[in-house]
Amino acid sequence: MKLTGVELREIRLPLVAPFRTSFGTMTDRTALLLRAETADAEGWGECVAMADPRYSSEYAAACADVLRRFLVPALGGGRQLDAAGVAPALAPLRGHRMAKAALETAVLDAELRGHGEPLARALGAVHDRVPCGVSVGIMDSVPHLLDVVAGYLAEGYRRIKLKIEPGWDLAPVRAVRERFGDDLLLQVDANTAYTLADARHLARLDPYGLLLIEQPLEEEDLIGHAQLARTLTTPICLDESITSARSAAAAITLGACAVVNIKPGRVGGYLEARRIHDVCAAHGVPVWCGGMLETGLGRAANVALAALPGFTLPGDTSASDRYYRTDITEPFVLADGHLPVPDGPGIGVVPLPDALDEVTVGTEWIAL
Ligand code: NPG
Repeated sequence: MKLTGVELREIRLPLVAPFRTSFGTMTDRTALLLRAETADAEGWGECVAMADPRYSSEYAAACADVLRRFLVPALGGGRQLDAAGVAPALAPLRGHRMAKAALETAVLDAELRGHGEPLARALGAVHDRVPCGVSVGIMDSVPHLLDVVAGYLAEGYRRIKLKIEPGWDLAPVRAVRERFGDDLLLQVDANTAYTLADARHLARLDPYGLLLIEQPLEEEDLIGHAQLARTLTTPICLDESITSARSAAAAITLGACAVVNIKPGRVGGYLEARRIHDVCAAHGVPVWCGGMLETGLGRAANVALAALPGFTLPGDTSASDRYYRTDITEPFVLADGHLPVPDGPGIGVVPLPDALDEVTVGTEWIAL
């Protein structure tokens, strides 16, 4: 397969409601979409980087820059390419995993479409639908939070994740447990908002029977997470800290986490995501699929990944209407708390041209 060029497209979609985390409030989603063209087929990839470098050092405009200057040209030169060769070809260019993931996904989608194979099958999926959780942002009051959680549970979501930060942790967890009972699958996500000095405070979450606490400390602080793990009974899950199969193995070996959130965009793509799944499975560590407010394009591929056997916890793979009034693909609709795994070739979905045009801010063609 020869890549003839890549179209970069910046889109902006309004969120149905503001989404507040410990690192900021989002009211819309800026994203970069890639369309890879080959002689036989085209393929799509969604870059998960945000508009600002608050969740991670990468951000959308920087991804566009590194793609146009370095990453896309590194796949040129008339070379024969397959998706498995993308990461090795890009390896001399350091970092930029979100940009690399989008490019690898677009090439992988084109390759799979070329021979009619669904991504789920190529990755080794074992389910045709996946149970879904939902991530609930920080709210202005506990009563408002309870209303929002009640709404999601009525829609059928199988697990609730509460965003927390200092000052918004014990009270919302206690209130949700009291209102919805001990059987509710409940977890929290701090997005690095705490320090080890908060260990005793975080231990006060232990009586609430949480599935896990996600990324309480700085992303580089594996040792701190290992120390914290020894003082909490709530299992620690890492997100931001896990950037590769190697870092996952290190975190597990150090005792820094008992659960891993796998986000393909954060780790350089679906092939590395599968390697992390394999490493975790070999260590008996459960994984779940994270979310970055993807459009239907990214969601389709995430749902395929979430259908692998080691994904034993519901992911942040919510339905399209949790995020957007109008998605750019056919919407993903929750049925009995699950989303269907796409079974068409490649990622199994394509953007709807009118919906895509509606949210497009700019496009650029990078020829090879
Ligand atoms: O359902 O896609 C979703 C959002 C899940 O909470 C969610 N994502 O830290 O995991 C996270 C968080 C996030 C959102 C991170 C946006 C970065 C940007």
